[in-house]
Amino acid sequence: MTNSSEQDFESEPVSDSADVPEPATPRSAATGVTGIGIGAIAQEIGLTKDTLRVWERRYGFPQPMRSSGGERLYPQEQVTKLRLVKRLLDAGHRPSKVLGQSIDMLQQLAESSGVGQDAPDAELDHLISLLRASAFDEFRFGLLKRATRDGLERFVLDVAAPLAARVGNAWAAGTLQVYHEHLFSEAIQSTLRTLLRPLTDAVRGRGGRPRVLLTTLSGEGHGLGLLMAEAMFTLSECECVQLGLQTPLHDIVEAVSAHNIDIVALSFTAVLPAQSIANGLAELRNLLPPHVRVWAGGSSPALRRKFNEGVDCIAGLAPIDETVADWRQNTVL
Ligand code: B12
Repeated sequence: MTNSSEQDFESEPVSDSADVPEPATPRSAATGVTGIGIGAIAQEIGLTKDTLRVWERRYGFPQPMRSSGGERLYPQEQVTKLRLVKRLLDAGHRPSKVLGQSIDMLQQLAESSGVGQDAPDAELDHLISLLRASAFDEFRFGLLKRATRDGLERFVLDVAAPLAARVGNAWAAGTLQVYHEHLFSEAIQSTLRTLLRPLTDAVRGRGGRPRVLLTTLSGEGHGLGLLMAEAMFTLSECECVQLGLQTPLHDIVEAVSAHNIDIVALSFTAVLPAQSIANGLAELRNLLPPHVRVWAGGSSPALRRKFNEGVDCIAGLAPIDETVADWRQNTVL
């Protein structure tokens, strides 16, 4: 992946966040103020609280109201605009270019730069319409049919991955709810596990190297990318140890030693702030023996940065096979 500074907004100087006098912010009457607090909004959007405060001072947006106790409260329309701003920044636009724009202008910018746009695919549209109609059995059947017809690799690359992006776009556009995302996750997980099980059994016992441990770091609650990566690693005849979501660093280190792991594979969406990702990766790298590699994947723009020696970012699922082949070629077993 390329090293870029697109996510500099995360590392802008933020020392002023707590101590500098607050700017003139719309203050509401002491009672009847509704809005979302800064901690909740930062977590939902994938920014730090400091970044929100710096934007407020530097760009005049967001402009939260204040509770009677002086806490920042963000009204719904500012939350909607912040979500759009974050997606544009994730796509490489700069804060100074987007924060001052109206929501209509931002929507036009998103459309013209393809942010949140789905590539045309009638079969995937049909699956989404089943999910939207809560036709869950039909949705699962549709997935299983595609998976058995096309095979695991094609299912992962052509259905599961683009469908996840579609579901995310539909959620952001307000046409699917969070419970649809949960239903979607359940169906994808059970389909992938059904297909993976016999393959995993066949690979296990053959001593397939590298041995790959898969997990996410604290705060990253998305696991579908990890499961898709597990499918691709297994197809490349690696033995996988799937730890699931949010494993504390010291437990990762213990599992690496207990299972004689060669590679720790981590997945990151854009929910975790870039700085948390950089800190987590650096800390994990320090805790692991030097011969164990860390491979990071997922849509987080933070992965465009350059990391320490021994941390590699993999741009998507398709390159897994080649990256594993390189590892085998360059590793003396
Ligand atoms: C399903 C889903 C959920 C489920 C997760 C269930 C589960 N067990 O995983 C639930 C409902 C719990 C959920 C919750 C939330 N979600 Co959500 N979710 C999704 C969705 C639809 C798919 C998630 C996913 O697993 N993606 C990961 C994979 C599939 O995609 P990827 O990161 O692009 O990675 C690709 C490759 O890089 C590669 N890859 C991934 N990992 C790895 C690892 C390695 C080693 C390799 C080689 C490759 C690789 O595989 C993928 C295939 O294309 C996405 C939409 C999307 N576009 O991803 C939103 C999305 C990630 N969620 C989002 C948000 C905002 C949230 C919530 C904050 C609010 C909410 N929607 O409820 C919470 C936060 C939870 C948390 N603390 O992390 C946003 C994040 C936006 C942002 N900028 O921060 C997204 C993008 C939706 C959107 N369009 O806005 N979510």
